[in-house]
Amino acid sequence: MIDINNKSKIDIMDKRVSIIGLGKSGTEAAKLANHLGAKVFGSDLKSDKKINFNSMELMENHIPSETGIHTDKIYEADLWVISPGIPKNSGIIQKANKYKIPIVGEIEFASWFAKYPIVAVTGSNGKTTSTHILSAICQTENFKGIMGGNMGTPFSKIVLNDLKRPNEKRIYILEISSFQMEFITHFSPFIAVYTNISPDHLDRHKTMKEYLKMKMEMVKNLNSSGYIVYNYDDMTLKKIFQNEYKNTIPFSIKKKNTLFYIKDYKIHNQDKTTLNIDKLDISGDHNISNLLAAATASHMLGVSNEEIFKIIATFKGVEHRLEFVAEINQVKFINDSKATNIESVIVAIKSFSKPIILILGGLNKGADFRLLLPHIKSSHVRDIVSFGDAGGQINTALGDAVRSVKVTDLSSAVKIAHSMAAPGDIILLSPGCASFDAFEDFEERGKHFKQIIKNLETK
Ligand code: UMA
Ligand code: ADP
Repeated sequence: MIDINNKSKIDIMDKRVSIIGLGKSGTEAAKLANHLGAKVFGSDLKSDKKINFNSMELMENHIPSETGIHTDKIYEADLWVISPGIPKNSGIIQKANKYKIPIVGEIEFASWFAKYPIVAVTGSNGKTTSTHILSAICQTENFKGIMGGNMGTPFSKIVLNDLKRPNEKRIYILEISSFQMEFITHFSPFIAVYTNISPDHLDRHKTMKEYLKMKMEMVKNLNSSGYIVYNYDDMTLKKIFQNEYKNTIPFSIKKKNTLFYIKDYKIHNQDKTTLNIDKLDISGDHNISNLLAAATASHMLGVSNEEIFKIIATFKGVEHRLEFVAEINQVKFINDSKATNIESVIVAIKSFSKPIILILGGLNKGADFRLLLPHIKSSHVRDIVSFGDAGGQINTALGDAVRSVKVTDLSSAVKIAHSMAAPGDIILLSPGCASFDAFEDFEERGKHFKQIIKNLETK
């Protein structure tokens, strides 16, 4: 077995490493382990087109694997690297524990071989947006930021590329999910960013306490030179970081004595230069909060305020997050497919001052849709169209608040919303659910939404 407790002594050369799960993370972790001389074996319970393709790719790299089954060969190992999609209470993990096989997550594994500083961004919402802003800011003469993690590019892939072609200016900007923190031993970012905390992924973590515990794993190894950049406006984060941790740097859209602060509808910095908020390309208080998170973290890295403002001023937002799609007969269509929890739906409906036809639905991740009720009543939501697996639950929870229609799929939802719309209305897909009941991921759902609208435009 590999002794994973002493980081400086970890050596995987000639060791048997089982890679559990052959999605994106597993495939890239397998390649990294192979490059470092381990005897790698990959295994995935599924055997669909994507997994078989990944298994073939491993074969081309002379890495053996199995799909559609976990045989006992996975237990003939000195180390397991597991994918974020595999929960820690699953049967195979319990069995591996019995055999005393050390288990690490893909992020932890990659971090063992990462030679440059890490900025890790977590939170319930705003991770991807903040990560993108940070990455855009960290393209300077001194910093070559690269994004990875939960936003889609596995950390292992980036680390392997850098082992092959080192870049001394590299900064890793990682979006980190609670799933990725379930098996952390040494992972230690230089800067940890927390955007906000609200209920999410309770189908997997079961309780808020456990969800929060996983989020806090990200800073359990923070060393004395590291920083925690956190949202002071978030009560949960404020309570935790004000009292229990050192080196904490707050950001806030309300507080005035922070590194960046808001006054008179402008973002101010400590150099006394300002940026007009109404000139920015992204809107909503939540996005200002994301900008402040990224600005604060990049300031702590040493990027100048001038460079920070230059990038923020031109940041255009990220696809599938309150993305304007088209205007047909004075009805605006907005794609917020990435809104997969209740809090993100709340910020979406607060962002508009025109009547909204809200499309909600997909696969419920354990959310209580009744939490939306007060926000729907106080916002401009006029109609709700629900679809997919959670359509019935949504209709039961919200059906009495506003006019509601339940349909089977997204295509019918858009068509019916379109038929209900009047000039000036907004049709907003902000589903509040995961996409996996009908789509590969939220991106496929968002693209499908945009295609349906394109078809409407050409009619
Ligand atoms: N599996 C087994 N045995 C089991 C259980 C599962 O073999 O007992 C297999 C599954 O069949 C599957 C694999 O394990 O093929 C799990 O893979 P995965 O879901 O972890 O897939 P990856 O492609 O590696 O994607 C993961 C993240 N997925 C999840 O967290 C569920 C991706 O985040 C991330 O982009 C990617 O790593 C790269 O780092 C996705 C996500 O939905 C986008 N994240 C959640 C979110 O944003 O809300 C947290
Ligand atoms: P994440 O990566 O954490 O899921 P994204 O930046 O992808 O975050 O945004 C996901 C959803 O949450 C989108 O619908 C977006 O409009 C909304 N959102 C973005 N930033 C915030 C924030 N700071 N607070 C609440 N919701 C947000």
